[in-house]
Amino acid sequence: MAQGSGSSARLGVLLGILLYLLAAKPIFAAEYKVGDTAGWTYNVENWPNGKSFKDADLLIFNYFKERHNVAVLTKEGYDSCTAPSGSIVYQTGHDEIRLDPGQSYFICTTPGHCENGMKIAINASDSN
Ligand code: CU1
Repeated sequence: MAQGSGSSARLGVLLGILLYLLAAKPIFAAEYKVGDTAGWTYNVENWPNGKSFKDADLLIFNYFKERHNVAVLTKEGYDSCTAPSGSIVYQTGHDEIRLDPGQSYFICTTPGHCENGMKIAINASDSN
């Protein structure tokens, strides 16, 4: 008896999780490998051209973590290739970053890399 009610409670929890997953918008989001097969590297600056990014789309940055990183910053930081102190910097070599609506800017902060095109600006539309 106790076992029976326990498993129906577990079923309820599983059903709740399933409904949550179905309702969550990332299910409908696209995934992009930044730089395609080359990954996050030099001259990736034009990679976003012609793509239609949306709110909650996932950017996947693959790179050599010994050489590169991914800093999230403002347009000013993007244009000047300078990450202000306190910037969020990813450095695992495989970073998944979900887009917010509007403009997002990413650079590699290793000296000279951003200047060599290791930077992207993304405009994500509001999908709602
Ligand atoms: Cu780099």
